[in-house]
Amino acid sequence: MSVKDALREQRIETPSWAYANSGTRFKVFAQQGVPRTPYEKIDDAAVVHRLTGVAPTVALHIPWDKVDDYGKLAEYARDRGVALGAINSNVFQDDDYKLGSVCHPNASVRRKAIGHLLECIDIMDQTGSQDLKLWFADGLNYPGQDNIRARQDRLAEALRETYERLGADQRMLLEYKLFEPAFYTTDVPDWGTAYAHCLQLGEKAQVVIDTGHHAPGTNIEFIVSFLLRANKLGAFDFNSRFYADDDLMVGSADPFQLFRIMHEIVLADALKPAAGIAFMLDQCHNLEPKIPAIIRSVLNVQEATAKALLVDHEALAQAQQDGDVLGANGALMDAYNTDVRPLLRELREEMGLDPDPMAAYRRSGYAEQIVRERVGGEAAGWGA
Ligand SMILES: [Mn+2]
Repeated sequence: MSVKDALREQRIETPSWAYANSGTRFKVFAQQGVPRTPYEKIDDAAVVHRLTGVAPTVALHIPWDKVDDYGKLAEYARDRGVALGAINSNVFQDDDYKLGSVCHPNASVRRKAIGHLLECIDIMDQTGSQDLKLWFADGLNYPGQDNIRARQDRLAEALRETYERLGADQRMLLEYKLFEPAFYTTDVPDWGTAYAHCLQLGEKAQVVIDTGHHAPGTNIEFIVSFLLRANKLGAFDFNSRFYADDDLMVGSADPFQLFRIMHEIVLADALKPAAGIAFMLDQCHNLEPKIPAIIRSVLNVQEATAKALLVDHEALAQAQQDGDVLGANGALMDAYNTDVRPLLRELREEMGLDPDPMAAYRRSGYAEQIVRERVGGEAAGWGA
């Protein structure tokens, strides 16, 4: 397949919460024109897809995107040229979850949390979503606060019950995170823990790699490669970080890391939608305007992917076989140092798109339109 064909097939999922207000724990700086409802979040996601051509699905977050009729929401999305993607569960924003959700020492709190996860699968049945994304804020702040091993037992039990409820075409994606909000230990802190639980559950359980959820210096492409080999990589939550879970625009701080990740994906022939890896963004735009920030993020993923597709695999394999360390490294760097922007402009023109989606968005007047129209109220999310 040609580089352009592979790029044309690429699918990047945008997150509903990235269109809404968000901030740090110090302050949410509200922006004008943000969505007031899940429907308006879909309107914004549809604009991103219309301009980039590669973002046809939008992930929902329950309860932030709770509506009375999910079938209607799915139809609304379809009418605008997009579809509903992964359902993200939320068992971290209720007073009951102070000491954890599915790992909580009290069985009635665990029951409530599991009930929410099952409800998310009911929603998937209505939206046609295939993926249930699980992230647990569960963990401990102090040594001795709870029994670490018992919490693993409770986690396994909750995951098992949720897994059993999945339909034939549905899967469960388990996300890990090193720390925060728990700072002593987290119940799913790393890919190894997520992998072990998914392995026990079965083939419908796979790991999500959130690029912001690692210790500094972690070699993420190693994790990508390992999980791909084990058929346990289900999805990415792309974002960028400097220090912790910064949730900044993917590829903004370390585009080379994103290239190295996409290189492993291309090597494994896992870019095509049929490979079943969901390439999702998980970001918040606290200072910058949201829609163009998401467009920029999509373009950053495209650029890294294009560079990864340009790697001369024959030369690389030969250099590796010959023990030619500099030659092998050079094959990667040649691709990384290629300016792929002209190729992507050409591709977009062939796809009937504006070659410069950022400029097209500015010209569209959509930013001004939503400021005018969206008066009063704000959709649920990080900032509300
Ligand atoms: Mn995430």
